[in-house]
Amino acid sequence: MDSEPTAVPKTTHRPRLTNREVAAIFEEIADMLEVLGENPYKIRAYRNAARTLQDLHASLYEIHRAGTLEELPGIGEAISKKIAELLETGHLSYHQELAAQVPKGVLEMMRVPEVGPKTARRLWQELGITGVEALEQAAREGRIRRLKGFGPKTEEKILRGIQLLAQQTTRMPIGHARPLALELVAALERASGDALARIAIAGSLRRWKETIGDVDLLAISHRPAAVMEAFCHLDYVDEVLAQGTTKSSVVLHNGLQVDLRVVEPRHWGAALCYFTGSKAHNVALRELALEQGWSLNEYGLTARNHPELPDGTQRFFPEEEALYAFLGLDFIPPELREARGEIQAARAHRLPRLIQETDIQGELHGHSTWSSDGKASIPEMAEAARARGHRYWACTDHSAGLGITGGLDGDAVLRQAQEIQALNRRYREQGIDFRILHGIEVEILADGSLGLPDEILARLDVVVASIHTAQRQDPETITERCLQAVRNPHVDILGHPTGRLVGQRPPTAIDLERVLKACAETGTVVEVNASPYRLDLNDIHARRAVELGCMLAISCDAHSPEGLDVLEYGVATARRGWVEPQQVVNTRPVEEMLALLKDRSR
Ligand code: DGT
Ligand code: CA
Ligand code: CA
Ligand code: ZN
Repeated sequence: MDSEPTAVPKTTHRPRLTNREVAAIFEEIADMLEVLGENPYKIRAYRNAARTLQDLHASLYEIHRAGTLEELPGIGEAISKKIAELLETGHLSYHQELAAQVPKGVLEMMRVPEVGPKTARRLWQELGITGVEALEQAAREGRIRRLKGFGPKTEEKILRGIQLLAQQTTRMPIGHARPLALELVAALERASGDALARIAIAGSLRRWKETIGDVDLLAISHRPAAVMEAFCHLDYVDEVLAQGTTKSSVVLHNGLQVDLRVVEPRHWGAALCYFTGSKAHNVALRELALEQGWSLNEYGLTARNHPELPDGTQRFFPEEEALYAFLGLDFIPPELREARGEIQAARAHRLPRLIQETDIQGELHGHSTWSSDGKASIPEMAEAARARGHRYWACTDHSAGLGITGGLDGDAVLRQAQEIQALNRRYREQGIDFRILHGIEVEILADGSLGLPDEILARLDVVVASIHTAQRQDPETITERCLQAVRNPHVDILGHPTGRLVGQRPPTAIDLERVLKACAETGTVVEVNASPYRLDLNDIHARRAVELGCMLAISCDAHSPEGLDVLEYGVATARRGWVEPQQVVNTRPVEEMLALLKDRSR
């Protein structure tokens, strides 16, 4: 069953563009228009188009052939003509016109996190800098501070940005990879019919790692060639890297690589364990097996220096559970398989009883149309939460102090209270066990004061305090700023504590250890923001927070009903942090949960 995968030559009559390449061209058009100081609406149209194209699951060539380009969101007549030109001729004259005006190096500079289009334009036109290398040199030599409004600090930030750029990888956030992988598996099941006996997601995706390098699928089939043929011809597939009977690899239209392996039923347990990883977990597991006289691989165990059995004796495991049990271990959930002490714990029967999605009883951070970034009304959000089986939903719109989103001032909070009271009265009258909690997501201002006065905060059920502005303060300032908020007796929850965006924005300079200790001391709950683009706290921090004695809240921070679907990512992150249900306040019924918040004494 060990046939080598054969490389499939790429078909290249005319260079075929991938969706990602087309998207990149439109993104580049937007960048160039921005450097040239063009109309913002036009720029946004190209950016939106690029995003749509980047996320498509079907090939653009097929969509074009079907004549349905214009049905795609954000693609009007003008842009669909440009896509057609690109697909048919391999180039786009509009793109070439712009490229003649803006040097390529100027666009490269914009990939540095600290350099936006306006800065890039000034660096280029006022200092003649047209590339990242030249930019680095100019920053080191102190030449950038000559520009009006720029100083030594800007130079430091640019140098740090260039470092970050060098570290950036092509890993995909799980929020992107997971829905696509699930769709792909469903499509493969349809396409292979009864040739496919069993299929599972393995690798980092099964472990719910926050970013995914590639997707690993494992299957059982009595007709593997048919499954591989179906796999390589799925609509999602842009390029076949290898097609064999035991292993195939493809690249999807959005650039994600997917590996599929077919194994025999008796090897399933060991194979699923092996391909779930992590590599570090596998290494530790193999060492444990060796101590017991077995060598472990993806097929099973083979006796080696076993006290009683001749070398070469084999053991196979149709399920993972049997393999772990054979090695004297409790079953280790995939989220824990990172070689962070799980094997010792499983051996001592001391694995945590991990939190599950069904433990969650309500939501403590959510938005409505009362603040301008919310997409649904309070009753719509409440009903969506209820439909998901929740017993409470906290409406925590943004406070004032957050210029862009037009947050709530004191008066608005009082008016909002009336709407919520009326809605809750209706639930009571109808005998429905559901409660809307009245809260706020209050901005922690740059000086550590809050976006609303204490008298207002004291009236609310739930106060989430978080930072959306002045995120680049130095470590001392931003840590003090958070500590001041945490010490406020009305602040119940510290929202997305580090401010990072997965793969996009590094955490603030906050001294998290100090802030978590203060949360434990003051009884401030710490949020695990479930949005797959935040996951903040992350797995490691969540584990540390619980170790320090903090309580957690797992929160969707939903801005729309669909926003409530991200809960699974937050729960998975908590599971990766070894978190048990009793450490999470929103696993409790509403009264019990409220009693755990800070200012219940009033
Ligand atoms: P990724 O794809 O970078 O997000 O992370 P993984 O964990 O999915 O890694 P991947 O796709 O390279 O391999 C899938 C699993 O296969 C990995 O978690 C463990 C196993 N594996 C792959 N290569 C090795 C290896 O050289 N040694 C061991 N022990 N296991 C390996
Ligand atoms: Ca992988
Ligand atoms: Ca892989
Ligand atoms: Zn929020």
